[in-house]
Amino acid sequence: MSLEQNLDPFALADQLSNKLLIDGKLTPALSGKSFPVVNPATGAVIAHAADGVAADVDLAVQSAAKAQKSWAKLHPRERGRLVQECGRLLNTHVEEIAKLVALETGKALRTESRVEAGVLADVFVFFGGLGSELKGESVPFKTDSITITQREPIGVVGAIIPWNVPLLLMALKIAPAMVAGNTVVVKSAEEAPLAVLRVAQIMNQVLPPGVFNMISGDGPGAGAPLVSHPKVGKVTFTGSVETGKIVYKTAAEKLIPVTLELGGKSPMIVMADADIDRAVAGAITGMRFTRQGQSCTAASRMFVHAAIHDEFVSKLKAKVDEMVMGDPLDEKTDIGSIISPEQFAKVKSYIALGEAAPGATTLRCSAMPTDPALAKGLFIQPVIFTGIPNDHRVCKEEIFGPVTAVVKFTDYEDVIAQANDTEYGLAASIWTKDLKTALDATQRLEAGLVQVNQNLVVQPNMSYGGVKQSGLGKEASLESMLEHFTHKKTIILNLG
Ligand code: TXE
Repeated sequence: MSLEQNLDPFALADQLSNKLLIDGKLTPALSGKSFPVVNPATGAVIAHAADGVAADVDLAVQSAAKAQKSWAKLHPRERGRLVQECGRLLNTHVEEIAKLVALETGKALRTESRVEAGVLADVFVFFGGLGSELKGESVPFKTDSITITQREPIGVVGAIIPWNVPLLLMALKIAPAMVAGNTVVVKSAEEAPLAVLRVAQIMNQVLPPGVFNMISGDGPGAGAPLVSHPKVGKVTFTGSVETGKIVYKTAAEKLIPVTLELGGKSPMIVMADADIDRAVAGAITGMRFTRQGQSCTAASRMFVHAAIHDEFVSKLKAKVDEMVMGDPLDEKTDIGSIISPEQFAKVKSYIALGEAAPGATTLRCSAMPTDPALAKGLFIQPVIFTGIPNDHRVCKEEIFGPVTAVVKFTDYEDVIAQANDTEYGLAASIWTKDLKTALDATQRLEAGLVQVNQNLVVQPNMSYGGVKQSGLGKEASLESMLEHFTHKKTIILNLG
């Protein structure tokens, strides 16, 4: 298949049909079976992904294990150089990757997909520069001995990724893993196997065969055998809490380390003295309406002080109303479609629950697309609920759709308690002009990421990950590479 940039996502999707990437080669699943990949904005089948199962996973892991021996022997800076080279090559394919991911996920090209494809290269360039940071320590022991530690790769890393931000979440896993000297087998999400496969194909032009393998297939059929494979020494997973726990249990049987990035129900607290327009703009970014709310950090609980509640709600509705819902590939579109019929039904059921809540007001924003070509698309108008208490299921459970609840408050102590009254702890934000309040909230909000007067910034050099049910371990940053993709060996040289 040509590696020239292919700007026709339909043709590219077709070319990527029925392929896994194992040992540097595109290959069909051993069974020859496949499953349909659907454009959620139209309901049309755009490709058939190879249906990998345990035997395919085994081939990929064996290839990764073989490649790891020589990959680990390369100087870390040389591994970093190759990973950076991947980033540079990906940079020349941003537009085709963006179109492909827009097509398979329903995320609008201009507001989401192009942004995601654009930052992909940054992640590889950032981690590629960290090869020299794989340093150990000198540890005081006896005067006639030298004791040092060194960072060693774990071996083969299994990475299981979701469909909502497949490119970025994959990059944050595999870039540090590879620079640290591991090789990887990625299991893509059933709904979004194509763009990540194209990325794997491009990167395999640079990397030695077996360093980066890609399997598509379903969770039990391909994900589970990857986690349980005896030669996989580390698993890094992003997805639901339920599946995260299954992955964790299997890994526990093998006693291997796991990183889990799971769900969220992130609070956004808007104090009476906040800059309302800025908070409204932040609410739109934080809620990720442009991603149809399909974001683990989505600011899906907005606590707004009673003094500004009504103004905030009407301004938020007006701004979301301005957003254009439609064909993800159209440059005019801000909001695309929900990923799958299952997620569509889940989101709709939460909207029905919210509507039935006593005292609830439902504000539907933006207009449904009118293009007949999108008649079978999975579009949902963004919903803002008011009048729903924080202990209602709509405020407790992850909806993963364009649905937010604005909860009125008057007392600061009470709102901090409400914000923390959740099983999740991924992100939180506070909006205020008062530095003392801001600082106090940063100390007391229970989340892996707390922001003041802004929402949702994930950078390759900032640690990212949740507390409570939102996960275990951190992604991004030097720390993720050192702590989660190496083990520390202590070496004592007795010179006495
Ligand atoms: O997740 P799953 P789904 C949340 C969100 C969403 C819900 C369900 O609330 O509504 O999860 O989404 C693989 N062993 N998030 O069904 O099942 C699966 O094939 C190994 C939040 O998509 O967790 C896919 O590759 N792997 C989240 C990946 O796990 C298994 C992003 C995620 O799928 C497996 C996505 C198994 N037994 C959903 N079963 C976030 N944190 O951003 C499934 N998989």
